[in-house]
Amino acid sequence: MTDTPDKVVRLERVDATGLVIIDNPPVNASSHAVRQGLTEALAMAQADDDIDVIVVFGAGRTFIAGADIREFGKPPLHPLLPEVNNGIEASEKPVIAVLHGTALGGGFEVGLASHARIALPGTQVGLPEVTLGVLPGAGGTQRVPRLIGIPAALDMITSGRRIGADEALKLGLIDRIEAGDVRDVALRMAEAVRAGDLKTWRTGDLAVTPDETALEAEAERLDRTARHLFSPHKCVEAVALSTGDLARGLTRERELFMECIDSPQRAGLIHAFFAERAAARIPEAGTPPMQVESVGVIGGGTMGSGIATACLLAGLPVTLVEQTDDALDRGGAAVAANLAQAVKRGKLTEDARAAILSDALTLTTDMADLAEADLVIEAVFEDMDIKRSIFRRLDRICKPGAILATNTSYLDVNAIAAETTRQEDVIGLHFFSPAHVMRLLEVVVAHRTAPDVVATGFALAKRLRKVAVRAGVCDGFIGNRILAHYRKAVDYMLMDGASPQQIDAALEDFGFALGPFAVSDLAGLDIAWATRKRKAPLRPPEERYIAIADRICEMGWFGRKTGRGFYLYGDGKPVPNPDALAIVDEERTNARITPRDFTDDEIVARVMTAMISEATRVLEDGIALRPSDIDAVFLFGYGFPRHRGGPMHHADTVGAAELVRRIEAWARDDPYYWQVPPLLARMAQEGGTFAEMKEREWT
Ligand code: 3H9
Repeated sequence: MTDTPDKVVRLERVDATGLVIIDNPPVNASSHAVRQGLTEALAMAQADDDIDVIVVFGAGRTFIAGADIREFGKPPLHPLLPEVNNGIEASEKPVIAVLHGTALGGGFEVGLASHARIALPGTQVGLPEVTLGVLPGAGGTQRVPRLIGIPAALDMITSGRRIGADEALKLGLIDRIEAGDVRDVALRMAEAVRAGDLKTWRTGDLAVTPDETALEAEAERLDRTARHLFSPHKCVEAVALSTGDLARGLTRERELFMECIDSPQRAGLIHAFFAERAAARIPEAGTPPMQVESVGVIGGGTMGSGIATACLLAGLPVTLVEQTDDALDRGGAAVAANLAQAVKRGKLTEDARAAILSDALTLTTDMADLAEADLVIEAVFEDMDIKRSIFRRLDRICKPGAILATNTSYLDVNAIAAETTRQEDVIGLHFFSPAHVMRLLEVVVAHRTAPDVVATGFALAKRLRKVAVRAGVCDGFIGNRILAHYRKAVDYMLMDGASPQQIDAALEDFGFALGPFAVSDLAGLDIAWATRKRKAPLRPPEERYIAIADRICEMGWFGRKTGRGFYLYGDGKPVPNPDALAIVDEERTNARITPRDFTDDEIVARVMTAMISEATRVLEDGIALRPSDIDAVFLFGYGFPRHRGGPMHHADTVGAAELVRRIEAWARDDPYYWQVPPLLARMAQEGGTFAEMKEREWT
């Protein structure tokens, strides 16, 4: 019997087995249509006297990968997933779930409500709801503790981590791993139930051993590590109820789930999820990328060694070029240390590290050794003349068709490309430090970069497990251009009365892991100093200039690496550097400024408004393809708090009218710095949000 073949859920009867097949590409998300379809298919299977065992599985590459998160925030439509799952658990006929691909969130909860769970090898299960600002809201917080106990349930639910089939079996989350085609396994398992070889039961009937100690310890841990977040704490609250009556626990779980749905953090985290995926939609997406089987990296400093490490970890052989033997030794040692760190973090075995160092990494001082490389990434000091001369040499050395990339963070990629006779092969690949850890890669497309070179940049990012964002050429591209702008607002507040510590604390309270002064100290104050010196001749006379950081650099204090900067670094927690504060005082006195008080709210408002203003100009100039690409840049490259979704999402929560009001108010004191971008003015007048903004037309 085949029923309703065009539906997202269909029921097929094979002898006495009812196969309930979910077919809602790409990831079988449990949309309203799927929930409706499951309810109908299960009801039909129940009513069919010829069916004695029901098996649920997914068509395509996966079981259900979770609730359809596009529906969150809209009015919920019945049947809700908890209702579907309660129906499955209550079924008199045994219902088995056969899992493959990624059985996540609401998908795994369908499995939990079933009377047995079978996974194909390679399946991953998990409850990642917390990463989206919600909690497992279709029975997960009540049924998982019943299966694996409170401590393991807390770990699974508050981390949201994915669990491989082997571990899931060991934990007791699944009953068996069975190899084969998912449909064949489904039919085999139905036979096993009939033959008494596969036990079926209701998870909801199991009792949970109370464990107050584990609950308290987890609550304390989250108070330390997730103080800004809403949903992890709600997860613990929900799991705590699992020792009681199932129906009551499920009711409360639903209430807590709805509180999470209503929280702005849920909107921010789901925006971040989609922003990451939207960034891959580029005009060049249809162009096949070129093969990259070998990489050359020029420069063995922090950036170059990090880039080399990232490539090596992705299985790409790397030739690292430095000018002198000493520099080469240092570069090689930095790569070896990075790989050792990867071993420590469990990302690499010691044997694999040894093999990479002996077979995949070539160290050389001869640039001619790059002749056969498919891709060369230049990562030397930010000096235009040096970069120009390197590209002239690469043009002579590299094979035709090789991609010539620069890791410059500010400089003009068009000018660098113009040094070669193959501008179509030149691109910016802007990594973020440490390059083997940070997930952002800005793919900077110059005027003449060929589409397949752009597509290759994106393919490389995927291989390196990075998030690529397409950027146009301008000083600083997307991220550093915006950073350079809002960093001035930070310095203005420092000059006008706020302390580095207050500014850092206010932004850390907003959710940044580190405030701007702590970040500057970490990055090295000399780096930004060099950039300021480079840009000094271009600085407009109307622009207010704050020389505090220059004065600190003149003392030879470059931050963490010299032990002092805005903070003093010793064995313990960094403490404010009194000598830096004295410089701040002196500069204020010299400029005849009477320091004034700033509230933490004003600090955050000024920084965010400055960031959003420049981001709006980045959009106006066509440097970013869409607002959410700017969010992706800040989320993956600048530690922007993920639960706030990124600067453009945050802008929408503030509203264009309020942003314009703020800029106009602050412009009374500094009309040069605080200017309303025309796009923001239009949004304030006509209404509209960045989220609604149409993507740039590119075809
Ligand atoms: C939940 O379940 C709540 C319940 O407890 C309670 C309910 C009451 N919804 O990532 P990909 C789209 S919360 C809608 O590129 P991959 C995605 O946007 C949910 N759409 O593929 C993309 O679209 P596009 C818990 C979704 O192979 C396309 O599918 N579940 C959803 O690299 C392909 O995705 C999760 O948190 C969704 N749930 O990775 C799982 N998921 O092509 C979230 C994906 O237009 N999903 N899309 O850009 C993932 O982690 C990954 O997508 C997955 C596949 C591992 C499944």
